[in-house]
Amino acid sequence: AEPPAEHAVPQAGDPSLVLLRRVGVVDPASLDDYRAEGGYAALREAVRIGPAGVIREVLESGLVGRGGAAFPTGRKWEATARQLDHPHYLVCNADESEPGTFKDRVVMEGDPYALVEAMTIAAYATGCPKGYLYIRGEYPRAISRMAHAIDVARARGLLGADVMGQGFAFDIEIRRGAGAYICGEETAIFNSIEGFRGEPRSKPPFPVEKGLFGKPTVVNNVETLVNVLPILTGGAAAYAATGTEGSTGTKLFCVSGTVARPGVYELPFGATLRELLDLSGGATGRLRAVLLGGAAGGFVRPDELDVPLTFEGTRAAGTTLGSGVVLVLDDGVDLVRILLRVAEFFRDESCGQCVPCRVGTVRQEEALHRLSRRPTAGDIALLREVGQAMRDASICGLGQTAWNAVESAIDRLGVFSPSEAS
Ligand code: L3W
Ligand code: SF4
Repeated sequence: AEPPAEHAVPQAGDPSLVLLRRVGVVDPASLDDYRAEGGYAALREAVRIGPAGVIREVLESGLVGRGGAAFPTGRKWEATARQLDHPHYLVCNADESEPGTFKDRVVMEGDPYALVEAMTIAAYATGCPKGYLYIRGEYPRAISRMAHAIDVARARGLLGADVMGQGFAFDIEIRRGAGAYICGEETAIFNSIEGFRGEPRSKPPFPVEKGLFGKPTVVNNVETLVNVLPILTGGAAAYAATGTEGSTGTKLFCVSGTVARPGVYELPFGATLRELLDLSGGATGRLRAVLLGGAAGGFVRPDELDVPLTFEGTRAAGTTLGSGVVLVLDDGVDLVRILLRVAEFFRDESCGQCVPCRVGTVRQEEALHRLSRRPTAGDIALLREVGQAMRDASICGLGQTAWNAVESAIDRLGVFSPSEAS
């Protein structure tokens, strides 16, 4: 069994925390605790400034999505709010399945009312009477804590037909995933909620126009939504003063692997990878590499640890922040085994709907197995060709990114080069 969220936050109780400040401090079951620690001040502010005011604040804050693609949240909300087709829906993507990602679990288990409040604000701003919270099925503790928080909020008039007596209706229904990674893709979630196979849809149309049940839909990750609370309580300008121009606010990082103190860390954007590693006690052996951004991300070498942890900084360094995966690998780790595991994962999780991904993920895994026995230039060339085809022609992010980590290991770490081959 996994340890509860509060044990996964080494910084718990640190007053400089923003998103994690209540985790490990409040009783996650207690609405009174949540309120005593500032809960529901953001919703009161939202009601004071009105839906258009909320959207303006979110736009001005510079908040971008924390699920991996960094799309501006305010633009998504604005586009949904102006759609004339009704009802609008809100979907919170809590199907946290990227290997090495566990930040949303920590928020849901440790501060569940924060997500209820943040979803209520998003729904108020964009005109959604109904929200779905789609939680990874392997998170039973998060599911029960969120269900309890939703029930208590409803009983206290913070959800339901007349939220806070302010004349707007909003309620939340929990849906559990059933073990498929692809159901974290935003349009596969819609199919899953509607009762169909979890297969991604082609975009456009984007969800803001045609999403759940064909209606305008806001889809946001858990971490994205809870950022709205400090934006409203402190104001957009104060929020944007933290971080960098391109990446405002703070970020949750999931530190795992061969590292002294694994866990979820919160740092302002712009801190370096070296600072994060220092905070987490560093690699347990001699550092070999850090996989940033997860299976869809890329490797950083020990001589590159000053890379700033921002969307723009990691992109310039040839990788991505993704959803915040920081997988530390010391020199005792077999990198080829890691790559084989990544390839197996994508082959297993491909929904099979489109050929480049369905076939490409199989070919990639086969070539890696051959390379693990005997590196050849032919198999490296084959990997590149297959990888490019997946990137160019796959329908969704899974196929488009399935070759990222392997390419990065070959090009940046020299895996399978003559000096590395044994
Ligand atoms: C309105 C437009 N909306 C784009 C919206 C779009 C979506 C968001 C991003 O995720 C990432 C990848 C990995 N009008 C719009 C628009 N949108 N143009 O913006 O869209 P997109 O298509 O760039 O990305 P995506 O397919 O939603 C791909 C990451 O996801 N990933 C894994 C994630 C895992 C987790 C987890 O476990 N918690 O998040 C795998 O690929 O980093 O960058 O909402 O609708 N013109
Ligand atoms: Fe399915 Fe892969 Fe195509 Fe995505 S890219 S729709 S996971 S087959």
